[in-house]
Amino acid sequence: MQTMIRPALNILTNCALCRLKAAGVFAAMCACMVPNAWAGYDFNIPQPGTPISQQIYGLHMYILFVCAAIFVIVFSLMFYSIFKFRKSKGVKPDVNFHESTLIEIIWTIIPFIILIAMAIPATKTVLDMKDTSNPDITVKVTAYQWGWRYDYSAEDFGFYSNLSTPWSQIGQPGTPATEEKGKDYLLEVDNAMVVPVGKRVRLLVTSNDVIHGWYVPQLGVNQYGIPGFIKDVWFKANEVGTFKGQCSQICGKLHGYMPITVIVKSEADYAKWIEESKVKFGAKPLTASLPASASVEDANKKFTLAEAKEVGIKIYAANCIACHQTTGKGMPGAFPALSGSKVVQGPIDAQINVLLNGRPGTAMVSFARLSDSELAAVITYTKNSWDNNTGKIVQPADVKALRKA
Ligand code: HEC
Ligand SMILES: [Cu+2]
Repeated sequence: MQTMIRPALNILTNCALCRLKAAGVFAAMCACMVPNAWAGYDFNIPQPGTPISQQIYGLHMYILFVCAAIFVIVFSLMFYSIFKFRKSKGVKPDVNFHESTLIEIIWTIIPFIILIAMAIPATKTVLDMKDTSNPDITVKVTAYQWGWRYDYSAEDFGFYSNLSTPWSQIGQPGTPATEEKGKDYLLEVDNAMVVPVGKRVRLLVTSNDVIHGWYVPQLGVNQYGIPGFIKDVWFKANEVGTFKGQCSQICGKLHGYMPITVIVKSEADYAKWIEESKVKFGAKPLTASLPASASVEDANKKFTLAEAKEVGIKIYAANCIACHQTTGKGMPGAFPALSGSKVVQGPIDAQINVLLNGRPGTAMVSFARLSDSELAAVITYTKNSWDNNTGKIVQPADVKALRKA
C-alpha cells in the first residue's frame, strides 16, 4: 500500500498544474466570501417580529454560542495535545488516566450542568408558546389542498387565501414560464390575513383534508393543522408590517404553493379593514356545509358571456388550474381534459352538479364553498374556452337552484 501511495503523493505535491488548480479553488472560495457574492442571502434565522420569536431567536443564539464554545475548547485541547505530545517527538506518557473516578465524575457533571443551563430557558419558551390564554382576537385557520381559510367568527366573515403568483411565472409541464419571477415569487396571496399590532392573536388551526402546517417564522408560529382536531397557538406582533410564511408539511402535489401572508395593521387601520371585509367577504358561505348563506345578491346577477369569462378565468386560475391545467387538457391518466369533455360541452345542470358535489372518491372534490356567481362564472368559462364553444352562459340562479335541491 505504502509503495503505491508515496509516488502518487509525490506527483501531486510536485505537479505545478495541480498546485495552480488548488490555488484556483482557494481563490474561488475566497471570492465567495466577499459580501457582494452573498447579497440577498441571510445566514441567520429571520429577524423576530413577536416576543415569542424574540425568545426563540435568543435561544438560538445562546445555544449556538454554547456549542461554539464547547467546540473551540474541546478541539483546541485535542489538537494541542496531539501536536505537542506526538509520538514522533518521543513523548512518553507520564500520567495514566485509566479508570479515574475523578475524571469520570467531572465529565458527567459538566455536560449535565450545560444541558440544564440550556433546558431551563428552552422549557420556559415552550411554555410561553403554549399559553393561549386571554386573547384579544381569535381567528380560525383552516388548511386545505392547497390554500388557507381565515374565519373571523366574532365579526361574522371569513375568506380564502390562495396563491396569487401568476402561472405565467411558474410554468407547467409542457408550458414553460413566460414571465420573469417576481420579488415575492410563490409567497404572494390574493387575500392576506390581517391582525392588529400589539394584540394577542389566538389562532385555532385545523384542516379540511390532510395534515398541513401554518408556519410564519418571524411570528414564531409553526402549528400543525390536523383534520378533525383544533389546535391553538398565539402571537403578538410588535410592529406593523407584512410577514410571510408557507405551509410546513408535505401535503400533496402543490404543497409548495400554499403561502401565508399576515399583514399587521395599526388598531385604526385594522378596524377599517374589518368594516370593509364585512362587506367584501360577509356574504359568502362560511363553510362548505353552510351553502344556504350563499348570497341573495349573487342570485340576482345576470352575467353576459364576456363578463362571466372574465371572472371565470380568475376562479379557474385559483382553483382548477393545478389539475386541469391552463390548456384545459388536464394530465392524461390523472386529471381529465375539460377541453372537449362531454360533461363540459353537455347540459348545464350536469356540470353544476359535478362542481357542487364533486366526484366522490376522486381528486375532484366539491367546490360548494365557492359562491353561486363564482361557480356560474367558472363553469361558463370552461364551457366557452379551448375547444369548447357552447355559447352557453350559466347564471348564479342556475347554481342556486341546484344547491338548494
Ligand atoms: C385536485 C385536482 C382537481 C381540481 C383542483 C379540480 N378538478 Fe375537476 N376533476 C378532477 C378529477 C380527478 C376529475 C375526474 C373525476 C372522475 O374520475 O370522475 C375531475 C373532473 C372534472 C369534471 C368532469 C369532467 C368529465 O369529463 O367527466 C369537471 C367539469 C371538472 N372536473 C371541473 C373542474 C373545475 C371547474 C375545477 C375548478 C373549480 C376543478 N375541476 C378542479 C380533478 C380536479
Ligand atoms: Cu399544506
